Amino acid sequence: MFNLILFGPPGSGKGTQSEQLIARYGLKHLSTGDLLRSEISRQTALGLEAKKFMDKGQLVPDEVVIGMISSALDEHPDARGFLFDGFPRTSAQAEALDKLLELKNTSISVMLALDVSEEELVKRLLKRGETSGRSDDNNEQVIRARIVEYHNKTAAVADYYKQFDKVVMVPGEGSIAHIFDSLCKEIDPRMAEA
Ligand code: B4P
Repeated sequence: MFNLILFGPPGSGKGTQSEQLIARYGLKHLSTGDLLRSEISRQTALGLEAKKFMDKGQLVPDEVVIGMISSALDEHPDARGFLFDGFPRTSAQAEALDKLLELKNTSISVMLALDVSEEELVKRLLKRGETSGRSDDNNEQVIRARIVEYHNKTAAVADYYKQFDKVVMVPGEGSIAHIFDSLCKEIDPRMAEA
């Protein structure tokens, strides 16, 4: 199995690049943001709870997202690998993910971390907010709160994987096609090895 984490701050291009990466590599896409938004649109109890946090730019509690990922992994026993997009976002989520994968006799192959400046992140998210209908995208204060959450809780996840030598930084500014090429250059040799 080949399991990839696409990492980076909000607006760094994780969702955008994931769509193309799953098409090229046939990995199963697991985006906690998409899973949470689907719960919200179906107005489930989990979705209503998660919305309170997301609307403020805060992370949803670990136990909620870990439970969601655990069920999603079980739903795809035959996957050739997973692309984790927006997960793990805390060290507790990273440790939980390692344990879940261990139960399946597999592990994270690599974390590709997109590097984008804060001003570019805010610009992209405000632009998406004009059309996405996402309540967390159309308010600059909420966007800045998401970036603060990233620095306080999520950036440490890269340190967690660095101790296993699994992190590769990839420049995340420039054209979407160029960034996609840079990601593929990192994935191709590792996938061939796996
Ligand atoms: P997510 O859905 O994960 O969204 P995101 O990080 O904000 O955006 P992403 O990085 O995927 O967007 P992209 O750059 O592709 O999270 C939303 C919320 O859900 C979180 O704030 C949190 O509350 C909650 N949540 C999710 N996972 C969680 C977890 N594990 N634990 C706790 N809470 C969790 O796109 C941004 C824009 O940039 C797009 O408009 C795109 O077109 C544009 N763009 C992309 N690449 C570009 C480029 N190269 N140049 C110019 N524009 C570009």
